[in-house]
Amino acid sequence: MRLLRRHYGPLKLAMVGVVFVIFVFIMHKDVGSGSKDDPWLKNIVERKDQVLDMMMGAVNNIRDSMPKLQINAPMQQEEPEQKVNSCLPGYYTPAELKSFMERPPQDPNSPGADGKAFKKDKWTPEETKRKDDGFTKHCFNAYASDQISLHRSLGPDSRPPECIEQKFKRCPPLPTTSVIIVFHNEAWSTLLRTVYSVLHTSPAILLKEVILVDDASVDDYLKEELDNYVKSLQIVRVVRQPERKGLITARLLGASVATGEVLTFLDAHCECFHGWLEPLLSRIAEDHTAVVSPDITTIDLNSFEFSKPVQYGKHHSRGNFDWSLTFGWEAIPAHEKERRKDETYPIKSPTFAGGLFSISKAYFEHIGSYDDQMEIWGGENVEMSFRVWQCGGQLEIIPCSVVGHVFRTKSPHTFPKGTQVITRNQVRLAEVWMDNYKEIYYRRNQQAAKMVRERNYGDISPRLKLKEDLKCKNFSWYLQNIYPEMFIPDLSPTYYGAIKNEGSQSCLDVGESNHGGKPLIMYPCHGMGGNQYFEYSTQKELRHNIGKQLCLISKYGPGQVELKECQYKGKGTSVPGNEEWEFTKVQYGFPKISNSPFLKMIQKIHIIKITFHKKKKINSNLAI
Ligand SMILES: [Mn+2]
Repeated sequence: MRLLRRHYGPLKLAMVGVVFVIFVFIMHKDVGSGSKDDPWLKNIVERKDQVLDMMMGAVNNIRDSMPKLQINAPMQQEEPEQKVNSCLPGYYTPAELKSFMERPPQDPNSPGADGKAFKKDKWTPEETKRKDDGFTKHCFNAYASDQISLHRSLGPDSRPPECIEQKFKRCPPLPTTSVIIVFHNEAWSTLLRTVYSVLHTSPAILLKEVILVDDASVDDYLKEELDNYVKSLQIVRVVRQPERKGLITARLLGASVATGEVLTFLDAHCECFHGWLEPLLSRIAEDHTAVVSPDITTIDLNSFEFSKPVQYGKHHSRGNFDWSLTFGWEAIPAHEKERRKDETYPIKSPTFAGGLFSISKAYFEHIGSYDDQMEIWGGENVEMSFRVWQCGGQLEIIPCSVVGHVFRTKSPHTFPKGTQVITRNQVRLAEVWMDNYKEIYYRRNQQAAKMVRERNYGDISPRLKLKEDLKCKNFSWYLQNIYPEMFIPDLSPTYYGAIKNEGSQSCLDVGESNHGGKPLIMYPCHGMGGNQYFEYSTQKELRHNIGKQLCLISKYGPGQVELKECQYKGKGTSVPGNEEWEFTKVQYGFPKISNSPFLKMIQKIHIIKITFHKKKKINSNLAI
């Protein structure tokens, strides 16, 4: 009815106008006549009543529609019925999904052609210097990137057949997107190759614009030269953040000027594979609460080789987090593998890397975009992950969408306010989204715990209000339903803190990047948690469980204790004897050997005092 009314609106208004003139004429006649017995007049009067009914109907009709048109017009544009009416049945044809810009013919023998590695045998001293400078500045081989075509193709489409053959329904139509790329002192060739890669692979009908957001770069080539260059690319524009404020604010700036229905965020050193965009947009067309990431593949930081997708048997990863609130990747669990019938199915992911993803612009705003008081970088992806799931959205990886990214081993950028901004961002997210579970994080990060004690993390009330307004679920729900595989350490462990050797005044330390297997070391106590954090669990294990759940284990024989993955993983598992530690309360000298079987087998016994942060300090010794 509403559709008909809208469609015939002008005609109806004209009819109403004509009827109104007739009505006025009849009224005039009616008032002017003395007798109602006149059959002609009677007829007229009857007709007048009919006309009056019609009139009232029409007036009501106008009354009904006029204010709506004035007040609710933008809302009505979003009504799905209109979309249903405006799209054709069937599937988009390849011609309809033609890319915005055709890739110029590529020389198959040029450096890095078809996604191959850049190779060079002979280097002049000058070239070597340029290469080294590139590494210093960008932490990747910018020299190699500079030699590779900005338009390089990535060879034939090597995705699984079901991805290549995937068709996209015209109804509801695929939404348009704005691609937002934030950069800070990016190399010219990687930035422009990212842009061209988008233009060469994105369907013209879907790509509304490419927005480059400059987070206060200092290089000259990224100023006027860039502005002038992108003018020829029509739909590419640069917006600038004059002061360095970081990724979060830069993205919000990009989003604020975007006009597409979907926001697609990319990093500034990416290359998009065949058909990367349609599967992302199609998933959002299907479910507007889906926040979707492509399958992110590696562009080698030395050779710029693009790791192409394989047709069969790819082992996918999904995003996770640990109790230091660091993002990580893990294999997808069996139940999620079973749910997916083929590669066109999305992978549900507890968290996302947050660098490359698409989200409906309306949903992005609805769900609270970003915490705009977070600074620079770090933690925003975990914050958004918890928020999206807890507030009713979906976080997914779409394997048919493949985008390459230059993964660096370290960041070339400085943190204007030091790395404590990351901790501050993490405290903000923990305070808002993690309920009591935030204590698990605070125990592992003393800098965070201090920030909380001093209430030194800014105002979070707008975020708490958002959480309430959106009626978001709690963290316990998230853990149970979205990430049931996550091991939840004791909410109140028996003891926790550092394990200190009273004699040497040093602390037991797992050393750098010890994910189990490496020997432990004694190191000056720093009191920051981190590598010196241990928990004496209610199961009597000694867990170093910031990232992985690692336990101190004794070999059943002479030698030092080791750090390995804990055998106890919750329901259905138990603590083996050599992971169970007896807590002996001996102050000095050698501890009493307990009856625990493994302790007897240790020949070298270190006397270690545990300094606990819980309640009061307990001067007790533990033998390891
Ligand atoms: Mn990056």
